[in-house]
Amino acid sequence: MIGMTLTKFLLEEQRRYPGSTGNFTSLFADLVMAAKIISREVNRAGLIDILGATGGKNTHGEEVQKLDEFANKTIINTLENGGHLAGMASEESENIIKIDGKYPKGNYLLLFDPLDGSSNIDVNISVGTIFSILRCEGGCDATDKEFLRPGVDQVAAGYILYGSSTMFVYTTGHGVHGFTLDPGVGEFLLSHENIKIPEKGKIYSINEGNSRYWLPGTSSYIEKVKRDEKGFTGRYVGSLVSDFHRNLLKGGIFLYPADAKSKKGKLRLLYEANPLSFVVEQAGGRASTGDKRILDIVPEELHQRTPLIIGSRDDVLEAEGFWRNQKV
Ligand code: P6P
Repeated sequence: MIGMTLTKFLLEEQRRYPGSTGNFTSLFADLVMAAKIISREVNRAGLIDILGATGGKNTHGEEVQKLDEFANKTIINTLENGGHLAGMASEESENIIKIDGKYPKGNYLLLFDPLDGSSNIDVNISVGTIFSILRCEGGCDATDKEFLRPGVDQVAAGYILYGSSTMFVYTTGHGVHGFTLDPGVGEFLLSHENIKIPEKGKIYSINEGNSRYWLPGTSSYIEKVKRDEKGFTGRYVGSLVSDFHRNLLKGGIFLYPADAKSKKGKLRLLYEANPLSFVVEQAGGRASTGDKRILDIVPEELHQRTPLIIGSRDDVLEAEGFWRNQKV
């Protein structure tokens, strides 16, 4: 028995909505294909000349790793001609990516970070693709405005984690489901149905190297966590998808807060914080800036950064209490 494949699971989910056209399912199938192609390259990166930087810089002046470019191009090339998208936005592209006039336009917008954590590629640490999908009625003329919508408008979101195994985790607003790639079969098989994050965890993830920049609320919360008789464990991979995924399954809290160095936080709202916040809320967790629910933020620019405190509901609530009561 091959087990429940992601494609079959999506078709079954689609059947629950008689009026559905199947476009969304087909869009997802294209995304799954892109994930398989990227997974193959990530897992053999050491064997072919794809390691190392291109020497190029992305829109944020960060050195671009070749695998970043490969993942970005793979997603764009695999999805642009499917007829389901009106436009795309990528961390690797300054401006929105219009659908070439030779292809039919669809009713969805895809926003993505093609390979988050790419600085870890050359040292064989897990990396991930993060994606967010918005509806765009009538094949809208994808303009910035169409992309600058709050996270509550997402119709789907998730990530692919290229780790010890490749996992595809997503939500469409009906729970969170995880699939593990069987390379031998070339299929993502259902391995984690209806994921729920523990209400409280024992893991905290933060870059302690930034502690000199922390605002009082962060310092006092981390101090409290370190003294907690539950005995918290510190875990920080430095790859957002890895840190998030571990906490999702085991419980815990990830913090990349605003601080004296990153006044607006470091992580990107539209294609990092929003998709992971949709996933975590669907799994029973919580995600905020410390002051505000991530999914309620109305974006002002495509690559906008945001503080991100995300994970087990009770842990995030507690961290918010320290943040709100801090004397700055
Ligand atoms: P720092 C990777 O570059 C990334 O965007 C996320 O994957 C990760 O969580 C974060 O930055 C790590 O940032 O400043 O702790 O190295």
